[in-house]
Amino acid sequence: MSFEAQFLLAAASEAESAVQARQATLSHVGAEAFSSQAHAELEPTCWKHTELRDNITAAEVQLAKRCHGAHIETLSQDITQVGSHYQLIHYDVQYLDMQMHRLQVVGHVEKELSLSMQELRARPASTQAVLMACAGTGRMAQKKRFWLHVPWGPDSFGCAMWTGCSLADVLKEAGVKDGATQVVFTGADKGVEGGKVQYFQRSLSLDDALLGHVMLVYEMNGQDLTPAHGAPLRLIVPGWYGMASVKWLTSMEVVTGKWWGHQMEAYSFRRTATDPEMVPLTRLPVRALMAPPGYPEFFSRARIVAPGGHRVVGRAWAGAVDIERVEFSSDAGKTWSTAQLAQKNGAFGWAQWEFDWQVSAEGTYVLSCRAFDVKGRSQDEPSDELFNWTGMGDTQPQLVYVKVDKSIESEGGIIDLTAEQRAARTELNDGQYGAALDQSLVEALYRSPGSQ
Ligand SMILES: Nc1nc2c(c(=O)[nH]1)N[C@H]1C(S)=C(S)[C@@H](COP(=O)(O)O)O[C@H]1N2
Ligand SMILES: [Mo]
Repeated sequence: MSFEAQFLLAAASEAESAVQARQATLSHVGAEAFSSQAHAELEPTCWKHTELRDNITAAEVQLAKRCHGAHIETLSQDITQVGSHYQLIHYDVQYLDMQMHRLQVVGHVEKELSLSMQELRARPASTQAVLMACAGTGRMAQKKRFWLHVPWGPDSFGCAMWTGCSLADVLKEAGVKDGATQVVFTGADKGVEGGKVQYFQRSLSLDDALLGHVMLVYEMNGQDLTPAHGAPLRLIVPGWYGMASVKWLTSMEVVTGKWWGHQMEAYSFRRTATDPEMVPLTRLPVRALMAPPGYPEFFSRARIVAPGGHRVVGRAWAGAVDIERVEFSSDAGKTWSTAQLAQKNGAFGWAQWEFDWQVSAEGTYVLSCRAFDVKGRSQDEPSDELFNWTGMGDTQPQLVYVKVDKSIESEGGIIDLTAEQRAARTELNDGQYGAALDQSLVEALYRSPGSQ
């Protein structure tokens, strides 16, 4: 069977697995199952969380710059450019020599392989649009914030065209022996995490690795991978959170028994630091985002639009599952209208949506959007109580703070956003310049950076 045919077949089974993944998440850390209040009772001395919005540490800022989000306006485009695609780098970017690099296929196989990049590039290849998102996406939208990690808004996303060969085909060539259970993927990057020295390592079950959709990738958007995106070779696990897509791939070891490394534990939904029932993050849930309309103010990121009609454009995804509908709100989610929805750009890609927003009265509006998939999955309802220990997998709807002001139409027009800027600091939101911003407006502006 061709790589492309395998890929589509795998997507159908991944759609079912995605439904199970969401159910497992909701039943462990969903709003009905667990709350930030329940966490406070279980771990009263936990020092890794805060409910403040203006105590971002210098370390968080530095992590956010190194591991930057996508530019939110790229949601108007079908493909995310290399420089606008989010990045997540646990340790250091690796500089590997494409001529010398080899992928080792070892362990419980008939024939160990050592493949050069030339050999990998000579194999049957496919190019696929794949939506990626980091597991920590939307973390900052959770009121009780985990501050020992990258402070993601909803902006850890990208949909690039990835080119590579089939992981399943390479494993079949090596000949997996009976009794094998998992494949362990190791990156060239080394660091310290959880108090332990390690290489970045993740495993997939043998079933997942052989399904046919997982790619050994060497090109992104038609160009060789850049070092920050894993050159010369990385895994892409379509439809999964990004951590599964190991960069700077040096070896794949087929193992027997249960392998569980640090990156498996780190990327799990937990109630507490040492939750014995933790649920691994795997397939993506459903999510919609919009490219904020109008024009931004440089510092507060408040958006300004003129009174009239605005075509709001965004994208929605659900891993392998198709999108059923997208809804748009201009009153912070009190009322919703259905948007126009196009087809996905690939089995694991995303779909464009559009909504004609008519607004005549000047004033402040909070725009929002949410998606539903054909398997009945939906996004989290906004809640101050949503909590999981490392703030993973949030899907609370994006909020976009918009001022409707006709002055935006004339260059040199005066628009005073001092109140919006001051509101970033709790103690300055005192009404000295204009009115003090209502708490719900402050939340829309500053709870989830990267939204606008
Ligand atoms: N070797 C290695 N692979 C890695 C990582 C890493 O730090 N080292 N980060 C992972 C995480 S958490 C994510 S979200 C994606 C990010 O891929 P990108 O930077 O190309 O967007 O890579 C994954 N693969
Ligand atoms: Mo990630």
